[in-house]
Amino acid sequence: MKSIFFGSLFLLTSTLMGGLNSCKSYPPTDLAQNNIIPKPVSVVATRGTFELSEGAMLYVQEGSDELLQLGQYLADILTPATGFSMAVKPSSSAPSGGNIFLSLVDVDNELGEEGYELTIHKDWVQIAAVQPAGIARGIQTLRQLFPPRIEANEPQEGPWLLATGTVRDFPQYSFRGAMLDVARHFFQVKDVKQYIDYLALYKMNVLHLHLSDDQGWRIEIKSWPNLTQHGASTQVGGGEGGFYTQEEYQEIVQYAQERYITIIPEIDLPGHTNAALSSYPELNCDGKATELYTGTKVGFSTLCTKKEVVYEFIDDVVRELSEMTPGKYFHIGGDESLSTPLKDYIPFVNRVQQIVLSHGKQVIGWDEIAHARLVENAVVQYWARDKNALKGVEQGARVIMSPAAKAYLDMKYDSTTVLGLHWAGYIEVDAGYNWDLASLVPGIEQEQILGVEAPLWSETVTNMQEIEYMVIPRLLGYAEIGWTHPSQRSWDEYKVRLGNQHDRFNVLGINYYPSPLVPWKDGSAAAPETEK
Ligand code: TNX
Repeated sequence: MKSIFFGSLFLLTSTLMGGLNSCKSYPPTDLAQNNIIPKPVSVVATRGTFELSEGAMLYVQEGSDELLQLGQYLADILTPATGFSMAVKPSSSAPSGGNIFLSLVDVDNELGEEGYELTIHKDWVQIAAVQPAGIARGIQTLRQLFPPRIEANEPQEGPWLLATGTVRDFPQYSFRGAMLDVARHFFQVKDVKQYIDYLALYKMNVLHLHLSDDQGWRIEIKSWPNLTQHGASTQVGGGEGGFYTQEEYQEIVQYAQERYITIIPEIDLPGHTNAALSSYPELNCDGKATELYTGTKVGFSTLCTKKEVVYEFIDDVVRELSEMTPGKYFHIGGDESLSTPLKDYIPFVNRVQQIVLSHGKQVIGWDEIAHARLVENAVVQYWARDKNALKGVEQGARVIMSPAAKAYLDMKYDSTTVLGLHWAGYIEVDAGYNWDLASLVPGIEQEQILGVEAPLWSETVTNMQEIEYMVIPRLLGYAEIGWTHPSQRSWDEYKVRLGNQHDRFNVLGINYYPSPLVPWKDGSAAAPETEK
């Protein structure tokens, strides 16, 4: 009854609205007219409308704690703006009557680990997946289909309508990430959580934390307390710096885990280590502690690769950090070790890889580590040199694509951008989007590519507003590059979907870069006039 009643009401309102203005999308009846980023594999519209109303329940298939948690995650997204008190309940079957149902299916080879099928019927909504991670991605699609004011923190006017149909979707690449450099400038736990929320919204699944560099050591290591007592006490420009206690790090890990995002910790070795060298004199070849450093030069520091204590130090750090990290990777840095002769660098990297393996983790390193003898399952992160990445591939390693000239979130958009650097060029929003992982480096094919990562180095970036300005909207492009098949992508079509994020960014309060290349569309995030 309810849906018939609403159906005729829609007809009436749309006829009225047709006379008043030409807004074709209200009430929504065409699921194909969506602005989902990253673009899904397939969308089939069934030309009806679903309404989420007060009293709707969030049912999850019984027997899974993970689904219960995901149900609560979805409820927490929908509750503040709708004002509905959505209860999350286990259920053995799909309930209709205006409810949402999250369920797992036994087999669907195509969907894989992160795929999902979202079906919006007139009187209920279902997200089905093989794994909970797929449900987590489907939740973001459902979220994006609601009007932007769904992102508000206080109750907004309804109605909360969705066009009916099915979104069937799965990613091209299993690794879709971003990096945050918390060493050059330190960012509080709440900022890291905010960053994680942006990744989650666009179905990214990795956050790589650059936890140590010349200017600061940002993670508590209980067996080497001076790393943070001394080595965390400053940052670029001489500010007060900071670090994460082990509890805080675990809080970040858990927050990410609840969003099906893997944290990859990086301890950059053997260069980029001045903060450690300043905290413990014995890590230096001359046995003397260095001064703390607050500038932005690179390549001047190195651990003393010949000293045994250096490997004891690394073993302790990798052990403590690995114990707190459920993800399978440990990033050993390895970039720009300009003060470490290659004849010392190679045996050093060989030995550090063994340490990582001994603590049960898989090695990732910047592309320079391919000079060493890579261990099984090592991953090379391409940022600068084709030759290094190819060397890695020849040794059987897989590659994460982070080409500085395309994917560095700290590169300026153009010559007028105040923040950022431009040593790798300017990266306007179109240039950040218009490339493909498998055709970037001749000789590196899709099978050898794990995925994409966009790093944000923080020499010039000091707070969340500045992070947002450099990251949004380019991040959405990298999310789509990792998720969507290249044959389904084009800048001309993407920029329209991106322009339609205008209201969502505003409701979320994001200080994004309003690129002149994007047709930003102010659709007014408020409820349509005729409904008031
Ligand atoms: C190069 S990329 C670096 C970083 C800097 C960055 C600035 C890489 C592996 N190393 O140390 O922060 O450039 O864009």
